[in-house]
Amino acid sequence: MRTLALAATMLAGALAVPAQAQTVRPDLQLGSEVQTFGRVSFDGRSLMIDGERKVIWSAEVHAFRLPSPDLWRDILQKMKATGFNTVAFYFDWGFHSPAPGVYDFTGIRDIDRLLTVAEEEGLYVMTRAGPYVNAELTRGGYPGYLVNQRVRARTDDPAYLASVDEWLTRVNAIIAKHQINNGGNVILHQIENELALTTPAQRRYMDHLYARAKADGITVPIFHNDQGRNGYWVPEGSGVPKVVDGPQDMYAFDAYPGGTCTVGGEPTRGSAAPDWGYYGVGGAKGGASASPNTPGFAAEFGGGWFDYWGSNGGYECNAVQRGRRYQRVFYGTNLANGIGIQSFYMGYGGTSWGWLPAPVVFTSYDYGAAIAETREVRDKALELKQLGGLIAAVPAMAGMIPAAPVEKSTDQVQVYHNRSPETDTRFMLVTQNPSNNSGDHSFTVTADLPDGRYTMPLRLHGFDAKWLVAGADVAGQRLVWSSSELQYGFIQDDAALMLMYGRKGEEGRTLLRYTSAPTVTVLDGDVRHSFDAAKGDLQLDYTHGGLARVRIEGGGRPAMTLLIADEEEGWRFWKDGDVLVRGPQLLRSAELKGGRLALTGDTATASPLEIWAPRAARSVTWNGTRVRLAAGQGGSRVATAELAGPRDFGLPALDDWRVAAGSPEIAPDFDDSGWQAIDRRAYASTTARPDGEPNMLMDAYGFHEGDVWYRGRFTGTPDAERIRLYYGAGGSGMVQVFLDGQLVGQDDLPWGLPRPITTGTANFDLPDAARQPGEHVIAVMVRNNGHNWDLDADDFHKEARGLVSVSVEPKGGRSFAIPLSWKIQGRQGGEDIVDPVRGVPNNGGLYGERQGWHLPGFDDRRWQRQAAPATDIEPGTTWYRTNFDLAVPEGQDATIGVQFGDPSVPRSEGEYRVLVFVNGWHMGQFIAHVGPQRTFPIPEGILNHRGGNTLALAVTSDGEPGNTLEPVRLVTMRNVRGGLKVDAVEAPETLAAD
Ligand code: IPT
Repeated sequence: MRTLALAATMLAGALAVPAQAQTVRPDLQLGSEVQTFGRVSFDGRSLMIDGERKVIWSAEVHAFRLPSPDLWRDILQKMKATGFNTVAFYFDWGFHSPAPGVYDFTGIRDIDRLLTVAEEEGLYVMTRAGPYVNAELTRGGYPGYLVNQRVRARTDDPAYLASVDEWLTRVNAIIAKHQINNGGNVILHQIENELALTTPAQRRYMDHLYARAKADGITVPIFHNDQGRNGYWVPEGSGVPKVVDGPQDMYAFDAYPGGTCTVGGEPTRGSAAPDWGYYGVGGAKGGASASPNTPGFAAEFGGGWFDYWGSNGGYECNAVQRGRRYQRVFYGTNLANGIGIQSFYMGYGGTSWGWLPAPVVFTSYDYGAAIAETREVRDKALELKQLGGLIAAVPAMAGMIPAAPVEKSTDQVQVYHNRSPETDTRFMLVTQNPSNNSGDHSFTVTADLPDGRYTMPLRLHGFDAKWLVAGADVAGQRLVWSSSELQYGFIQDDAALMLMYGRKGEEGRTLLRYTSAPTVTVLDGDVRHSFDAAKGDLQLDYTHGGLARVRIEGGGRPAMTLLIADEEEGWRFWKDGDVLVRGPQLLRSAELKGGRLALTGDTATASPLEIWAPRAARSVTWNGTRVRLAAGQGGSRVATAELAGPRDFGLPALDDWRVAAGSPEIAPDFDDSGWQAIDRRAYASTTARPDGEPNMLMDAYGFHEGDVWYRGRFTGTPDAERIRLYYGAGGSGMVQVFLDGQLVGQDDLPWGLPRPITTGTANFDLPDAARQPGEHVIAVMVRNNGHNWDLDADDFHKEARGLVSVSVEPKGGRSFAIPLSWKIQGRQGGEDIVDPVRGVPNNGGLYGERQGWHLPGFDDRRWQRQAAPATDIEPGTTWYRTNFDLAVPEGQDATIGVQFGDPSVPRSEGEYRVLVFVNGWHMGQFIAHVGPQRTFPIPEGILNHRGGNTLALAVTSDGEPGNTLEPVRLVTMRNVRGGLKVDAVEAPETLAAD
């Protein structure tokens, strides 16, 4: 490490340069004291671990959205392989806590295990423990019982803080154990999320959360995630006017700039990449950070976007919109601006199974992320692999500051030119001007680089960016500059291995420095070379296409194998440690033990295998099987036969169903003696209700998730002409109303953007029966599709769910209501859940759920048998069950989905809804007429890939012709050879009936 004094001198040098093309803020302050938190420290320029500057290259994963713990490792291995060095985890308080004081951190909730796996896979971790997280979760992650708390959430109210402390002491204890300062990998810790209210009460709340974390043993830096770059909760003493101080150690913000997907599914490039740092101007939003004493830190930066009920299916578009090129342009601009800590939201989105989703989203939380919901590694992840590879190969990328502006032959492009004060290594980010432009520009850039003044011919074609390094010491070589980008550079045995790449068909030039002329052998491809003895520069010229190989020896440096690929050829390379592999779809690990190199990974088709491995690797296995090798070019070894791809396998047809009616609550003589009576208990909702009404809300009776039933009795009278209901049901929720066993009507909440309608009113005329003498029963089912989030800290999560008010009354302006006595029933046990293994999100209060009809061990032999779903259906809910066997070949990893109807259209003509239970797990909700999701991937572990499975469907319809279950089938969404061993997630097979 250089001394601080030296760094300061270099900084002064950098600032003396007059600004030209890229304007650097004149008031930029780059120096700041190092603040140390055990092994983690930082100054205004970067984070450091053990004193070494690091770019933190991270993405978000939610383990609670993948309820099969063995697959956590699959995701984390894929992240590591695609170049990430860090993973960020939100934790969902409500997922762990069904009732006050009741917490579960086992099984699919085993955070300790998750953090251990991240450590084992070599990823640093950022923990984001709430208490509030948002995350498109019901209640933004708050537990159901918090909806009943009659004090404002996200303030310093003692009742709220008492609840918060219950959660935090428990989750912090687990996190604390896994901090890097205690031998683990957690390097940063977030308290609260996007708290935009900055009142004194909020400040006291923040102080409490900070003190709580400290008291619970958190020793790594603590941050908050600002909703945009507003300067909220900047560590005290920043000296920046207009920011809001907080107790936090670091400032971080989130942002999702740069266009959207249109309704038609086309990506837009609405805005250029923002300069939120060194090259930005103005106020708290300018500067290296809104917080100059802490490094630029984007705790979330768009890695996709969520999709909503009723869309046309936006995830593939989101993957493109925030995919290839976007990542280079936007993430590169961040890096150039000093945002050296970036976490992309999401890295893997997963599944909002059961009742996890907030009203804004449906089951799939694919997010268009780098790793798809099916666990497929998308192309965009392969681009991230290249960017992450560069960051790892050039440690001097961390803590760079603006360098002298360059000269360029066109204004059509812009060049961010940064340098490391420690090594003078350069990073040049070349983008269109503005960066969201396209166009094909060939131009030159002239710059004073560490090895001299050079004019570099470059090309930028379309919306794209180049991440170029110059004056870099990489693997014992000196990279003077290159118009190609560096993917990998490392030492193997005593020689260098370097992989560079460029756009197919584009010219490339690389200059390397030597003390004397080296011997250059072009092993493959067309590479011209010349040596400038005066400077010592070896110049290589080539056109990117396929793979060129050059061996360079002598010249006063260790030998090097230089591989020059086109961009997509680069995607085929993987690196683990000092092993380079080319060919398979994924390399998970490369482990050298006793002369044997064990490689593990996946193949999607039969694939060639070429490896560059240390000499000590005398033999090689791929997924445990010995690979025969022959010598390749330039020291590589090539498998003499291709690695096998996956075998196809069949899926059973679902043609043996058992069917039962599932809404017995509608019958007048249904026994509801065990139900709770509606009373006048305290009302905590933000939803206003008519004066004098009892409290009908489902949450008040301990029912927070899914469906809830009400039964009301009244005495028939000629005045019972109509029923009016006010209800809350979340996104695309609904209500069904029955009188004496007959459907009176169904009301669906309208769906769509931007904010889903989450409450509704419904008026129905009552049939003649209501006016006959004697007792009548109104039965109402409300489907609660999630509680709102509390994004704006206004207690929006306390909006009413279930019935708010209901009146049976005469028409024609006479306003009096006929007295009814109401009862309510919901999930079995209420907050005292009966299936703690599957837990909070799994069940609501359908009769069938209360009877365990969703569970694999339920005996359905007395149910009616049917080959296929019937074309007619009764109003209410009808259950379908079937069993099927799977036989995915051993050693293969597949993703199998349950699909409804015609996958070529986002919506059905028939109107009905299905809760999908696989082996007792509620893995999704299909709403036929809303869409867009028709295919529900089921993770292995929930699905038994080699044996028996049970599928149970709760189909809810108004019984009109055509509003009935369409064909249901299993589909293979992904199939590779490889994968990990995945054990079944153990869970109860049956429940005791209530
Ligand atoms: C922001 C939240 O912090 C995060 O939890 C999640 O909701 C995400 O973005 C969107 O998917 S919310 C903000 C962009 C309004």
